[in-house]
Amino acid sequence: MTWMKKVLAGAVCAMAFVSPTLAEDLNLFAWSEYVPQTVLDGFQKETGIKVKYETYASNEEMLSKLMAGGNYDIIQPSEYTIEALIAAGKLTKLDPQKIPNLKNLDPAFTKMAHDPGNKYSVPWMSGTVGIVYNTEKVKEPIKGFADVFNGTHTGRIVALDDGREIVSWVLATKGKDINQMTDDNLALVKPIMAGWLKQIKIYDSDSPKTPLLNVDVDVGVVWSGEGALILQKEPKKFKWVLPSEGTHRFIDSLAIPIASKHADAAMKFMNYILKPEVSKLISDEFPYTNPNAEARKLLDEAAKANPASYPADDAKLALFHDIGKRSAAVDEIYTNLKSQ
Ligand code: SPD
Repeated sequence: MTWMKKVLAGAVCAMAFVSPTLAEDLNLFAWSEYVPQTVLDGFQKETGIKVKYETYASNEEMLSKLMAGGNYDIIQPSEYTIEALIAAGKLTKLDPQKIPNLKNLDPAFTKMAHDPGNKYSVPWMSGTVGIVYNTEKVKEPIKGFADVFNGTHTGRIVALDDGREIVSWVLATKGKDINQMTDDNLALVKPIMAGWLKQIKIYDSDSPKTPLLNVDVDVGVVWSGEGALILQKEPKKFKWVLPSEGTHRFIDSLAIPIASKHADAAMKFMNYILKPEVSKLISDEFPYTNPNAEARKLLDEAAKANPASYPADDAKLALFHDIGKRSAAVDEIYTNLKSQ
């Protein structure tokens, strides 16, 4: 064998030993505390495709990393960010033939305004932003955002580290549309928000349940799944409240960035998580509102009765919309006030 033949034979041999799945590894960029390892392992077992899971704690963080050229095959934006990404042509159009399990979705989640017909996104979980408080520490019932920030709980509050959310809470207390980030509305918000932020002890969008369960704080404004986990652990000690002023209902969904080179594998993953038994695993670990009608049938009664996971039909909820360039103004107000 000539040296050239040896080199070629070696290369062929090396290629044979490279796992065929390596080129198919999927880079998933998703919210923290949202994707069970059991789901990723199950997908790898079924398809041979390994999923690398990198986390973020806000839509804005995800967007800035994506726009900076991050190499992601699947992302998990909320409704208003899907709207923005579709408008900017940044998402891959889905092939419904490759995602037959879309049929399992509750029809209400297939005609949402941000992506009617799920052309670009597959709902993962839905949820709300609510208040949870320790009834052993807080004696006066809390009904809404205004009660949380009335000065009684200063230094005993955990809140989501999310400017868009907090601005919307202030707007809600003033009876304003939570999507209207006009100059007038932001001018109204600013001094109120300055007062509120001074009362917050901990900002945490990843695991706000932790300081509540550890009694480092008494009141939290948190994602509903976090509230649901607290109620599961300490149902007598904690109370979950949907703010009387109204609150944000989010729809977090999987989507494929236009630059992904593994769109087929990403659609396989979408189809996999839409299997009822897989979707149930997600609900079991992260009890948000499951948009999969077939999976919901598998949930036990206690899970479906958790008021944080499944709000009443008449709850005052609103989706966020893309606010375009106004998001920079929101971010600036929040960053400045937080650092004061
Ligand atoms: N730990 C998962 C949290 C998911 C929250 N998504 C909602 C974002 C709305 N701004």
